Amino acid sequence: MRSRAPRALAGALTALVGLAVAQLLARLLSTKDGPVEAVGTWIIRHPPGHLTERAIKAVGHADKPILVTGVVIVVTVVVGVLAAGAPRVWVWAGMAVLAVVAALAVVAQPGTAGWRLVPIAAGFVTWIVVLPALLDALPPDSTARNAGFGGREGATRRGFLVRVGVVAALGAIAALGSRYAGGGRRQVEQARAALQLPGVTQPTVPAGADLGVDGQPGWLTSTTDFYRIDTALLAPAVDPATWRLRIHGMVDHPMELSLDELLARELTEDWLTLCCVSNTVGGDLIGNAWWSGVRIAPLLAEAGIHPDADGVLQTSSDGWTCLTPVEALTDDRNAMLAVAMNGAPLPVEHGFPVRMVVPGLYGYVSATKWLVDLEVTRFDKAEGYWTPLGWSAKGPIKLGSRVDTPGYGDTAKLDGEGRVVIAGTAWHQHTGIKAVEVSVDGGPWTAAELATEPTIDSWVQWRVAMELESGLHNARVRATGADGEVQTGAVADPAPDGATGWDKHTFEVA
Ligand SMILES: Nc1nc2c(c(=O)[nH]1)N[C@H]1C(S)=C(S)[C@@H](COP(=O)(O)O)O[C@H]1N2
Ligand SMILES: [Mo]
Repeated sequence: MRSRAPRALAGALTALVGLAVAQLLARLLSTKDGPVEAVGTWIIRHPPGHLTERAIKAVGHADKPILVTGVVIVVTVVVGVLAAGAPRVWVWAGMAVLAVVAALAVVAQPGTAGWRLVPIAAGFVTWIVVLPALLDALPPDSTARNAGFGGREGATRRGFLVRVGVVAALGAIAALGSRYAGGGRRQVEQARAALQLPGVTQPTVPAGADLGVDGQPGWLTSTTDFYRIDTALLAPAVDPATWRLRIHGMVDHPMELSLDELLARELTEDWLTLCCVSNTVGGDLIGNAWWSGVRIAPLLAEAGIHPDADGVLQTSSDGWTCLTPVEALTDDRNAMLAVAMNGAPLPVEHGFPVRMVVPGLYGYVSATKWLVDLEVTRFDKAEGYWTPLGWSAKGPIKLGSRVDTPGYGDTAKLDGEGRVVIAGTAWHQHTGIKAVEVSVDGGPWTAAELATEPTIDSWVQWRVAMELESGLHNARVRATGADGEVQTGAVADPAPDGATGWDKHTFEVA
């Protein structure tokens, strides 16, 4: 009996540390509940749980904390009891059952992505590593039924307690971390859900902009499909209530704006195709959304920008910076402090509550997310985050085009007349597209049909239908800008200022 107490302690501690690790990971990876809350929620939603629910109603509004505490206690007791005296295989089986229950509860939640099982796997691995490590620090136990599970000749009580202390400390750090990591983000998600953005309208794809070709991404990129690029390991959770934007530097009247003060200004809305400088030829680090926000030009005028300033250095709440030419922020284009994307407040990953978007410039020199500071300055005095790392100080988006369908190596789809449909996208933000041409199997350039280009700041879809014999073929595409520039076929890497070359797809005709 005497030897069972330390074993039970080892089991209980193991249970808690594994739970803490799983919860921490869940909060780092998502805004949704961790496995413990998922199991709690699952219990109330299922028939036997109705009893629990009634019990909870009697207790008051604290249902979640009570359920969470209940789940933690049950898991701790189960693992503690198993570790105290069950045969080794039962210990592993019991832990596996608990992990499977958690996985089922998580999967039962709406919109579950596979990686939401990662925290559970991590918690389970923690269990199977920590428990033997603790039991191994105990003297061999000939009375317990799981004798031989861990246990070492010459082990001392002190050695065991040291391990217990280390594991408990690590568990406490994980538990505190999971509270901290989750809390801020969840609060901000709630504030985001409650945020009213008067004047923000829903996107309606302009007539004729989307050719609706089978296999081609939509002209409007949905927020969930929109690429995400940033240096943040964890998207910063910025509280809209305390958010401030400073405008300072080479200005006569430095300003500081709250979100309400920003939203009190005139709103502008526009289609804008955002593109990453790292996008390779044919790549998908490009997307087209409906942005709503406040134009930057009037704000800079109000601040009294000095005539010799030529750049605005932006800083995000996590300290990322970029430098944008004043000209791009003050000419006729809709360079804006965006508050909404596709008719809804910016998702946290895309810069909530305020980010910049500037038509015609790559994201790394213009599209600061979680924006908190605008410093009016000069290119000979300041530089953005990526410039000393080998990227060009200025980054106008290059004329580009892409084949979307047939997909690389796919079997081509045919139209009603048996012709192969080749379709794609072309862009030259803030210049516009005049023509797109396609060359099949290295043959002559053939003009493609262009969809409506609602604004010169958005991409444009194109399509051609061709009669081709069965077998392997390839199609290359090149665009011509509204200014007459013909897209170069010279191949260049993304660094330092954007890739060039013609996208080429090889495909099969059946
Ligand atoms: N704060 C911050 N903003 C940032 C970045 C970043 O790393 N941190 N990356 C930029 C880059 S390189 C691009 S391409 C765009 C991408 O915006 P998205 O993630 O909303 O598509 O954000 C820009 N804004
Ligand atoms: Mo980028």
